[in-house]
Amino acid sequence: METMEKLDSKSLMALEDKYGAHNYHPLPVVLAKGEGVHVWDVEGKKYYDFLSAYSAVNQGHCHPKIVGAMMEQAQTLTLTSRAFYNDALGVYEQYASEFFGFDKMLPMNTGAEAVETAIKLCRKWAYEVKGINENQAKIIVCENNFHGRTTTIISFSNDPVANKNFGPYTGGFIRIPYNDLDALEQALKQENVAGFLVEPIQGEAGVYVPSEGYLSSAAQMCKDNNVLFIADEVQTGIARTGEILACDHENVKPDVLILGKALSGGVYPVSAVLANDPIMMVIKPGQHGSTFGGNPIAAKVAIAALEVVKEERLAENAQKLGELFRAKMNEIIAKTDLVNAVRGKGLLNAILINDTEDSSTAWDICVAMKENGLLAKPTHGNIIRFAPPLVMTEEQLLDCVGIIEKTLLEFKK
Ligand code: IF1
Repeated sequence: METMEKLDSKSLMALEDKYGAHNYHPLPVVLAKGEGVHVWDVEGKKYYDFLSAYSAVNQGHCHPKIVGAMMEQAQTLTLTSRAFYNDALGVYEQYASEFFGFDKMLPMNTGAEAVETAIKLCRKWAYEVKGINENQAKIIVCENNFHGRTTTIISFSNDPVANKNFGPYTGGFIRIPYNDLDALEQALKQENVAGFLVEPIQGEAGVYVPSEGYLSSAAQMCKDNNVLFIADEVQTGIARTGEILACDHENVKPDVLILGKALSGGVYPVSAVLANDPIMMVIKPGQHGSTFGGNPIAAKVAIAALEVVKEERLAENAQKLGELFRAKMNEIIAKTDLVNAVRGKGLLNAILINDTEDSSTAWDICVAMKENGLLAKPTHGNIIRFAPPLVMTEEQLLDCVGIIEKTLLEFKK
């Protein structure tokens, strides 16, 4: 086999094609280095990263403080399992619980694991605290949700690409339209409802921002019905939408908070579920866990990643640059019929391409933007998500707007 340093992009893509499962269709670019808002491909071409690994790299690629924390711990103690205590976990649990304002946190690794943890926690609370009959608990979810890829999570997805031929499916879920309080009110009248699991902004569905007041009204309706309001902030959390949490825009305090992705700044898989004692304490020793959950590296990395959010005022920057980005995109939209609208909050935005969902236009625009030095990728068919690292400067953002404008105005279908 050729040694690594001689392989070019084409060879590396061929290796993935030959030896890797085909569970993704990446944009044809092979990245070799990341720093801040930039990434470089194997041939040394520089790009702005406008996807941030789906909002995992909010703090910028290879943030020195976070990487430093990882390197120091990696040379000290990497993994103890939870069979024993370690000197990092308790400190992290306290820091994270106080950072987000909850009694406790349960540390996991991926976002999907944290969502699964929240589902188990909600069900157990329903049986042991609310008093629902065992195995009868129901959790309300929304149409076009995306909460991960496990069998239970895809069981309540309505995306056939995500769940076809992965059955039999897990029961116990009620699906309602997103951003529809009447539908939620009706669903809450059903028996045995334990929780409402919702993304404060639907990311994968195409950055659907719900109506002002939706989250606060939904949370109140859940409270009135003794149903847990479970916020999946894996993608919207950690300053992405211009507040620490997207729920903060409406001063909503979820009963259960789910975090992932940028909880580690994209340096290491770290996720978490946070809740207060009346809910969290239903899980007793031995009833849930994971080998790597809460390992010392994850603990130190997550503390550093959260410190960066505060020290570098990433939420404020996301809020300011998000407003500028949408204003500039609206100016561009006025000059071309290729784009219908821009929407989002903070630096979680998307543009709607004026073509059918099954057209290749959004993809082709992303390939053209790549040629012009900016990386982004379509979500569903005709929607392109724009989510740069939150450390971006105004000058860099305007440079990116220039690349997007040039690409759109020059684009020929
Ligand atoms: C892929 C999507 C984004 C998430 C929310 C839980 C998870 C995710 C709100 C699970 C993960 C990732 C998964 C990744 C692509 C990306 C994604 F396109 F899939 F839907 F961001 F929108 N809750 N989202 O967005 O977290 O287990 O992945 O750590 O699966 O292709 P995970």
